[in-house]
Amino acid sequence: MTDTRPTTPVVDVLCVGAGFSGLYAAYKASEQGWTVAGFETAPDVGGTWFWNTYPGARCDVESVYYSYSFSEELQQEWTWSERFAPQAEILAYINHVADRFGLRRHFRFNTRVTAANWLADERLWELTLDSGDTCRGRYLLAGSGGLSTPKDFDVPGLENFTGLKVSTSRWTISLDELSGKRVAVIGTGSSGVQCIPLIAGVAAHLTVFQRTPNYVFPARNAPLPAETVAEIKSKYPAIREECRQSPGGIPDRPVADRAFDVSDEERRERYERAYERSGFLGVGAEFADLLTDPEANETAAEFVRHKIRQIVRDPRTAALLEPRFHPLGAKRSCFGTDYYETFNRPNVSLVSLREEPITTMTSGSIVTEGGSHDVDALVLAIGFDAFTGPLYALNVTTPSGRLQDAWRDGVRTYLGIMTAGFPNFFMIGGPQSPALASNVVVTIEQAVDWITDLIAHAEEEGGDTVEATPEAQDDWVAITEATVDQTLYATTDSWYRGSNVTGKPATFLGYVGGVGKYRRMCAEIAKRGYPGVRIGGQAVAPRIGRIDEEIA
Ligand code: FAD
Ligand code: N01
Repeated sequence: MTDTRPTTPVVDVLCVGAGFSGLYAAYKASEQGWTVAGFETAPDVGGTWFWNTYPGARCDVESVYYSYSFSEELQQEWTWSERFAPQAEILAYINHVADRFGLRRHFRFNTRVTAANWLADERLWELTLDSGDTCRGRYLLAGSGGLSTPKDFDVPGLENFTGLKVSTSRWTISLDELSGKRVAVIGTGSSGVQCIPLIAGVAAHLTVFQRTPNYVFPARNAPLPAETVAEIKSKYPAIREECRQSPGGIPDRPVADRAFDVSDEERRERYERAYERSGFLGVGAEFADLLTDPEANETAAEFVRHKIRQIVRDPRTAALLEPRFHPLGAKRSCFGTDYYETFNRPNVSLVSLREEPITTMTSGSIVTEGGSHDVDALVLAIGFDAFTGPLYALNVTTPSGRLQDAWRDGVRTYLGIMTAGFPNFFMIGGPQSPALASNVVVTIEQAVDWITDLIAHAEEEGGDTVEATPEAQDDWVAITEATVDQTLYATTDSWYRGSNVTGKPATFLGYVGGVGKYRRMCAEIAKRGYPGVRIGGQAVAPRIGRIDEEIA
């Protein structure tokens, strides 16, 4: 790609973020011979795995799948130590990738992008950095993450608390600093579930503040036997292809029968085996209708509640832990180690915020409608302003307006990758892509490959702008909504729908038809010459229609 216009210096590709997305984007772009300028707020690479260093942080998609597939050499030389690698190992892996492929040189670290402006006359993006510097480029790739903007604590009184305060998503202390203290953890999603047992192990007393009990499965993490690793490595290309064509980005375990096709006894036995297996193909995936039929789902939900009653000795605590407010799997299930067992410890107590909401905090206590809880340290595990949080912080603006204005009534994208009115702007693992409900690395690699193919195609065509048509965007939004409306995800409040953040418009933030089907649709769109994309102002066709009904 040669830039012949007078405004210099200009890079081909601007890239935000140095996590899995930004690093792979930088790799692919430089492989194409394009110049890259990347920016990362953190002092180093890693993204999620740089920031989320709380005790117990680890992946819950098996590491042998939750890793890059683009280099056979890389996947042969790296050996994962555990089924679900801890944060430090994943961060070491990402550092290894950055070093091995020389990717650090593309990034400026400790540098936040504060604004992205489309200069329509010059057909360039101009980034403003927190240093005040600017940088221009032809294409802007946002690898800013789906879960990278911590959610604000939306209860008054936090500012009164003068004890130790830390959030899981910006962990800054050692576990030892909680030793012997009265600790509170607010939040029982995946982050809370992972750190609670470890904090309980050192705290004088731990009080867990739970608003919505979730379904927590034993992760069954374990060291990876050398023979398993060898076997996977011997078949890695085939395994990766299976992941790419699967629903969730992990090797599938297809089931066709429904929960009520079998006897009560057989159903229970199958749930038991699935509970032992754990992982995303565990209990929640044991029958084909668990995410579509509430009554079928209830059989699995009740199985989990029964487990909780068996594990947790105090009946009142067990009852509070039983998930009853949403179907199993309709918000992200959690995987923990000794999570329910932790509530049998004498130094752990549970407060249900549904029974006694927090009213305020004082310098040393959390005050609920039920009373006051004295604590020395407060851990917030309250989640993220998912997808739109990091994108809006970029202040992506064209002469027609800002991204947050275009999406005021809800997110609207084409394939979760582009959005009409924002030329040459691409999101990696964006809202309405499969990132929400998949092995995200699979989604990231697919998105970056598709984006770089599209840019290369546009270059060949001689078009210097690439933009989604509003019609194709309408089609994609219709597809994502029709897909989710067939499932129980549609009925449940969580970060999946933006309902965890006050005032955020409710849009389901993912495509849940599966990474395999999504990949096939994207490939078909490319094969047809990119309908729905204006290249240099021209589109082969403005719409994609219900392409999901054409593609198996
Ligand atoms: P991120 O890793 O979030 O990286 C984005 C980067 O962009 C960040 O470093 C951020 O600092 C930077 N950035 C953002 N805005 C700006 C800006 N304005 N200027 C400069 N830099 C900016 N997914 C799975 O599939 N399996 C798992 O097991 C799994 N476990 C997870 C565990 C935790 C604790 C969390 C929080 C998420 C987990 N995820 C998991 C999702 C995870 O976020 C993705 O798998 C993946 O790491 C996303 O990579 P990314 O590069 O797209 O985004
Ligand atoms: O965040 P969450 P998370 N007062 O939004 C509660 C990935 N991840 O960081 O459910 C009191 O899931 C909130 O209650 P409620 C994974 O994709 C993966 O834990 O809204 N409580 C909930 O209990 C995951 O889904 C891993 O009623 C408040 C909790 O805080 C995503 O990241 C590990 C509150 C937030 O749960 C987010 O997980 C970690 C308030 N004001 C993260 N506000 C793995 O295991 C919120 N809550 C791989």
